[in-house]
Amino acid sequence: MSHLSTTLESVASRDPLRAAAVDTVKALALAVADIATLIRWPSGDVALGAASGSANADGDNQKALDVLADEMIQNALCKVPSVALYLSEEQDGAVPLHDSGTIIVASDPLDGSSNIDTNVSVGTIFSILPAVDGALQAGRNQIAAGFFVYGPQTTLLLTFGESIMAFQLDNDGQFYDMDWQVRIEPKTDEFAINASNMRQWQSDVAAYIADCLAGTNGPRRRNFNMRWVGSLVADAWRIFRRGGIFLYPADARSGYGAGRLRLVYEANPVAFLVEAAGGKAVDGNGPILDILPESLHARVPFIFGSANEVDEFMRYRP
Ligand code: AFP
Repeated sequence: MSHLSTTLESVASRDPLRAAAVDTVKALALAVADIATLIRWPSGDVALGAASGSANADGDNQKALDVLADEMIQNALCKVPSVALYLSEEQDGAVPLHDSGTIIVASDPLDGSSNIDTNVSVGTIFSILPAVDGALQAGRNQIAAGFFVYGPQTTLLLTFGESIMAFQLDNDGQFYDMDWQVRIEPKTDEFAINASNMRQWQSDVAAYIADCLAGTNGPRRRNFNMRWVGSLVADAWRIFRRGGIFLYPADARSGYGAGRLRLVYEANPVAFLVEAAGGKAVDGNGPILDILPESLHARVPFIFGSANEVDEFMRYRP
């Protein structure tokens, strides 16, 4: 299997921004290897899933590992001169790193942290943007994006906008190419949604899910399966592997008028990967990647996955 650096050599040669993004991915990979070790073999004095006693900009209670992962990612990016700004889901504002930097890195350092205590896969999500356009720019501007999954294997899905590359961490602490031609199946019989929010859904979401649940007796004329991990990176990895549609829509709960997921740190990087793999990613009105963020921590309804099924969902929209 080819080492991460070898696979990325051809990308780095294309242009200086891509070369800067390659350096960033290499630095993140080293930090992630350390985070993976910490998760797999936590040292006795750090309860990773314990509350840190602080909250992030969204008011989410931060786990010890949220704070630790954020520090490790920021320290890794400090070693990459090209990184001008670090935008973290765990920090209120943009963190200046290098005045002469040419790229911005946005990250959810530890996605799914409420699952740490339950031994469920969690991840690190990142988005790399040109610094010249500032912190608030549409996701279509991304130079590169990806996410790591700390699961039974520690893996990375990465794109520079064309194809997707997949890597797996080996026991030497290095990432190697999985030689997986990543494409999302256009058709699916599997949806992912937190069904406990059913009474809060808007009518179009409720109608779409009801028709899936009606199976062969309903208008879809086939049966559907449901999966919901509650960790975006785990649900997303499954969809890249076998297709599916993921829905975190807006709902009637206070604070969920634009859903739960963050545009800059979660939806944009995942949407960049999804479109590169032939899938679709929308907010219910149009492509996620065309949305201009109104603020760093803006939330967005997020529906993504198999292209035919996202199109089918959009037919229910008023
Ligand atoms: P945490 O990081 O607080 O665990 O949230 C994870 C997440 O942002 C995303 O990874 C999941 O898809 C989503 O929340 C799950 O949300 P619900 O807990 O409302 O189902």
